Amino acid sequence: MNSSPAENHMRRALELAERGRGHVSPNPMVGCVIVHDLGPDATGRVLAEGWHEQYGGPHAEVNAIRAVAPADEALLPQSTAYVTLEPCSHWGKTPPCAKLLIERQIGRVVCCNDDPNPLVSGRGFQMLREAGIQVETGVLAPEGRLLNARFFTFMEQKRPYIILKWAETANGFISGPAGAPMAITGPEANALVHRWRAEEPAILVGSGTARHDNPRLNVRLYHDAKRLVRQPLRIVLDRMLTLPRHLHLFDGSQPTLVYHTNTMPSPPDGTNLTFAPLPEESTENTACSSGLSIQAMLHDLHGRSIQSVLVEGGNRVHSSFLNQGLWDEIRQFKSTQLVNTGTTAPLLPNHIQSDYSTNWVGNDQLYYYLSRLHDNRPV
Ligand code: AOF
Ligand code: ZN
Repeated sequence: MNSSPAENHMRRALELAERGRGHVSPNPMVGCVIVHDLGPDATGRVLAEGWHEQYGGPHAEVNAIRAVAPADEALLPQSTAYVTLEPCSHWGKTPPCAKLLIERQIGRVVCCNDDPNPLVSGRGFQMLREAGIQVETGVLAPEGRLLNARFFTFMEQKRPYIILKWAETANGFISGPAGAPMAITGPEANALVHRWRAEEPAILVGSGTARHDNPRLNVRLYHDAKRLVRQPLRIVLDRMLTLPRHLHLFDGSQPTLVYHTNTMPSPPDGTNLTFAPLPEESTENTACSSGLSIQAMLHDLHGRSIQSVLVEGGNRVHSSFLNQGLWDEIRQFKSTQLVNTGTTAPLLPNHIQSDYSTNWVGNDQLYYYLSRLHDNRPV
């Protein structure tokens, strides 16, 4: 595939943006590369790079501008800023990036995508154009949208991006008799799951999983040598508030949100513990659902600025999301072992199982993992 120089610089900017994964939500991941590529004396030299490193911290453009060597500052009017997202126009936690680019007299700005944030949404480009700066958008637009699928889903659909994750046997069972835990994967999968937990701001389980597996829902098996990992918000669906308080989930070690449909006054919020009531689910088929309104929950999570959720089960919770089509990505561990537990039906009918991006996990060839997006594209 032939790529233009602009696309190559943008690919680099996307790569830089990726470094913010797990650290910038609910902000988007953004990268910026400044290249001296305008006018007759252009060298095509990269003057500086930057990315949005930390939520609340400086944006990508600010970090890139700061990284320009003093001797190169005079070259900015003959340079292009390749930014993965439209520069912001608002005073948020930081001043507007469009204003900074105008002040530093950048010659041109090229982006992948317009910023869907209503505070920005076209105004960043407008500010730049009004200042006489050339603007181009749509370069590697699909790659930009994929990188920030969480941010775009959150802004456009007003709900978090949903990742369903489970492990199943070769014939599709995810738990033992009566929901008892069953070993399907091994230590390599556990380590991978902990990395995924560090990448999303929230993890959700149903009451069955909370009771049977007693999970801690924190990041223990993944470490980043350079930075402290973020611990996710724990979310548990406990419709009737019957879960015992000795479970790890209630140990107060990290923020935990308990959704319920109990009309009785809920217990007082405790240290790191929040109770939030939701309406009952209005479907006929509550036997295989979580029993509370997933739509209402996603609306509530949007209000709490939770940009994405890793759903870790179990069967009823996954079925609720699947039946309503409320999911964006599936990450499915599949073992080569046939185990018929006889009590729960396979989670997914065979026709929506596919062979996208099959990755063997570990050396013993006992299980692999599949991932795909809702529209059947591999991730
Ligand atoms: C950019 N460059 O690197 C990022 C942008 O609260 P603030 O000030 O951090 O602003 C957050 C909003 O800014 C976020 O919702 C998105 O619209 C934009 N993010 N914009 O120009 C960046 N991270
Ligand atoms: Zn900005």
